[in-house]
Amino acid sequence: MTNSEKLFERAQLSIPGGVNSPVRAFKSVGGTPVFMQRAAGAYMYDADGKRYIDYINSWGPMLLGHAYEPVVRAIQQKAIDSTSFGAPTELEIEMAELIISMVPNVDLVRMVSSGTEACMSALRLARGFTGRNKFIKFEGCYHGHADAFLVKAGSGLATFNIQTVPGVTAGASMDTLTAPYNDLEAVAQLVKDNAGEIAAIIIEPVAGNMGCIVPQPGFMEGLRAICDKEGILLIFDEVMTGFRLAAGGAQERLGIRADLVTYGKVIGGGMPVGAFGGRRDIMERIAPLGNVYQAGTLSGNPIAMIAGYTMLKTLKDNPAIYKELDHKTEQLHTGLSEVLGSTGRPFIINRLGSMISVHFSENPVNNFADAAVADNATFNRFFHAMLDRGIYLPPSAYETWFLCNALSDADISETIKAAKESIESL
Ligand code: KE4
Repeated sequence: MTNSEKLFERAQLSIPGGVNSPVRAFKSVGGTPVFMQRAAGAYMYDADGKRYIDYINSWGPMLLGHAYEPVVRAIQQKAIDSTSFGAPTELEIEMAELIISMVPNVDLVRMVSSGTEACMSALRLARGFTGRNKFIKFEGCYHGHADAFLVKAGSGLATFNIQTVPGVTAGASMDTLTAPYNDLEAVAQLVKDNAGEIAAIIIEPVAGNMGCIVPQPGFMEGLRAICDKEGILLIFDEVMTGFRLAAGGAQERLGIRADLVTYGKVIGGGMPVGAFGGRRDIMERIAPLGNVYQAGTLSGNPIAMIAGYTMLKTLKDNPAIYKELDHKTEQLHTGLSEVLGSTGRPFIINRLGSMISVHFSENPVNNFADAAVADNATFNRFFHAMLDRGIYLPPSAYETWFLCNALSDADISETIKAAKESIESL
């Protein structure tokens, strides 16, 4: 038995499914999840000492690679002065000012401890601000595990084909309306059928929880126009795209302004951090200024703040990082396109910036339904063939791959070589 197998057996005695988040369990791809021991740069090392080139990067946060020295040093230094106060600190102001200086349309920002909290709070705020209850989300998008969002959601729910979640009451989900991604007509119909009742449209501006799904031309612009016309708030869930697609995230990359934006992942540099922010007139409704209550014991925690601040400051001061990251992803895209076609098996690669995914489908993948009918059994076999060759992909066809800027040309060439061998071995 490998050490991962031994650890997985032991983990299941004390943790549900042996993992603290379902997507890590390899449940859809099969096999034993790899227990990691350490990581540095673009590599992770498992409990048996095997090295992997990492294309998950903690599901997004490790944009600069693992154990990024300035972040590690900042955490070590800050921890000496206590790990939490539960009182306001100057560092929280510096973090808020830095975020506001980097992203468009955010006048005020509130820190929380996860993307789930950020999206949950943004939805409550939109409902409180508009006085309306309903909201629109898109099939296959995932906005964390707050009850109202667990309707036709992506990520682990798609991976495990969980259609309805026990414990999510009708009351909690009755105001959740859904439409296919990239389907503006379906949105317009929902808005017509629920006139005056919709508080918000929340969307992953580039979707990453059904594989990477790119907005079609005109889709985001259409959502913005509908929201402007109907007094609906447009919420960009940028937990994945924020500070990854550009310093200003998808708002900058796509040139679309949102009314509220949520963040997570990169914003914490690997520590538990989320945030939501937006127009002043909306954010001022958040307690203690307004009555839309939202709180968190460890929100703005100094260790999380210094990690996130160091990460974001590095990105702000080195904008070339985004060009480098895009270039690396383009190299990977080109290489995969060349080798995956070698066996005549149909495949599609979706990409925007450093978000990329492979779908074994002969048709375009522009929404969840397209992703669901792809040959995901082949993806699962491809996943293991790549894992055997030391390439660590997300263990599901319903996840986007995340690149880090520590990847070298050699790493990318090794990945492409492994992909060629893998596809030929299926
Ligand atoms: P967290 O609560 O996991 O920090 O963030 C929830 C969330 C919100 N919005 C988007 C667009 C997200 O992608 C996520 C979380 N993403 C998943 C990966 N698909 C996290 C991995 C996991 O669940 O373990």
